[in-house]
Amino acid sequence: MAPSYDVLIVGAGFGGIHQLYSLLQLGLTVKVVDKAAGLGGTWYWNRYPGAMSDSPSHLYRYSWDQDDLQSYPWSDNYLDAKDVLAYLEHVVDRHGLRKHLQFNTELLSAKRNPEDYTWGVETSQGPFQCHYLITALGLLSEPNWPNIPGRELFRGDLYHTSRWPDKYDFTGKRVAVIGNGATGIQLITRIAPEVGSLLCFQRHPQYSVPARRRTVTQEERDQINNSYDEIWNHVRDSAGGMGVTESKTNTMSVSPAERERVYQAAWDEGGPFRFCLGTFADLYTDEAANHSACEFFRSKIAQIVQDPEKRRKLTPTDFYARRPVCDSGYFEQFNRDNVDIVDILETPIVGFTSDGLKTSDGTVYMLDMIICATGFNAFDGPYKKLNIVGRDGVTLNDHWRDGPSTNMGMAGANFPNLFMINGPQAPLANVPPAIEGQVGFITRAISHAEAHHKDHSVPRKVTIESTKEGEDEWGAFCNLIRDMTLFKTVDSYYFGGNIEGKRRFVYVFLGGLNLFLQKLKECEESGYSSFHPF
Ligand code: NA7
Repeated sequence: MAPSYDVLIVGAGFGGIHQLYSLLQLGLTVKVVDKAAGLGGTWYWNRYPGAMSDSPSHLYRYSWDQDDLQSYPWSDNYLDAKDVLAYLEHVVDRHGLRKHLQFNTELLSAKRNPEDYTWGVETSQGPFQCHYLITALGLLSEPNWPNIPGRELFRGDLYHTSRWPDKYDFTGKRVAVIGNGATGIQLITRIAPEVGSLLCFQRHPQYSVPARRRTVTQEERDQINNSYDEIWNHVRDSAGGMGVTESKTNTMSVSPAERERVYQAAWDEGGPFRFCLGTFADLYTDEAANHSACEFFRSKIAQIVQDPEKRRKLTPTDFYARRPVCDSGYFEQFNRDNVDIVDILETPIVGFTSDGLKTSDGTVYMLDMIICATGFNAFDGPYKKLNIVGRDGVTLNDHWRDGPSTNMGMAGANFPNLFMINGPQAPLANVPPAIEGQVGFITRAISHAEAHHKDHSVPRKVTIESTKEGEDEWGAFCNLIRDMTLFKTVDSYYFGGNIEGKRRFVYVFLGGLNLFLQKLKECEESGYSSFHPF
């Protein structure tokens, strides 16, 4: 007999751990499985040099353990990957959750059994049975390997940043990094001084602000500790959930000199969200506003990068509308003689050779190590290879043939008692508070469903399932918001534009954390009107 639980959670990152904790409070039996050899999700996998969260440290944690918020130590305004991992390990031990976790166990398939209202789940370690299945697979967990021919030819080291090896050695080596998103920027900045030479293969240049990482003083920490309730309320009432005072001023309502002052203040203070949310209210909705921010960035790049050719390649010309990024001296690295940049929109990579990479102009770059910082097949990527069979034999892949539509990023029609944490069309915001909103909703929905069926007959005929209308309405809302913003003007993982051949779709809710939480509340207050009656 397969081990049976009320709830099986797949994924032991921020989402899975919080969901486990919350459901245990309801008295349910819960198991968490993860394909990794340890907990942490994103922070288990992303161990590349320089890996750092760019959310403020005091907000990159759970809000529900108030004693722990007061006492858990952290030193800087940002957390390194290992700090986040240590925090999650600490939470798991502090709340006695470890016995519910099972590692090296990869979800393969899940099939809904209509007879007994359960999910039959197949994993790499054998079957499970559960009443509710919750996937917390991570929104950025499926690595995107660039589609470059001849990978097998390359005799040097080839890595993806999210599959980082335990042992590596850059010393004196000729290294290439492909990709310059949040990850590439961190990696390039960290390794440039260590490697022999560094070639950065860039598809689109970035608008990046200084992170301004620094130690947080005891006085600042005391201030945070004394106002945590207020801080979390502010987070939940904001679009980004980043602790930034979000501007309500439109860019063109102030003089050019005032605009410059506001941008400079954000540049000096540091952090991507301070800049994109704290300067002006309409950076992502007004072309002239966005253009003025771009001009400011371009002037900074011009001041920093000395070599005119490198500077030209590093200077973006499109809208400031990708995932906002920050750095700890990224542009400065290109003033080193051992660091250069290849614009692969001008000269695309045509293939691997045994010794490196070849571009379309015939140049062969001789390399010892190639690092792909090429991001992820975001949101629906990890679901694509799973066989999830819901009501009437409908598979999730069939259901998502025209794009992964969901009800608020958490549920789908035809998939009773299946919830996703940070599934497609979940909100783009600081991840821990966004996850808390979703976990709270899922926990209360399950509690509501369970309470509705007080007879403890076997099988327990308890189901909760999104309506098709609920899913369609959320999709339309996601589209509406996309159409109101400039995000749609650039190819990014928000719309599947980072991956050749991926369906263009609105993969993320761009309306902000506050609006997302309001929608969850409305759904609950309506008695779950976008879900089938219990
Ligand atoms: P991102 O933000 O998706 O960035 C990936 C980078 O890799 C980006 O510069 C891409 O260029 C580039 N890329 C992707 N595919 C290719 C191919 N095939 N060839 C060349 N270059 C490519 O992922 P990150 O890992 O940096 O960041 C993920 C999240 O981590 C981020 O959102 C934060 O939450 C932290 P493009 O710009 O698409 O042209």
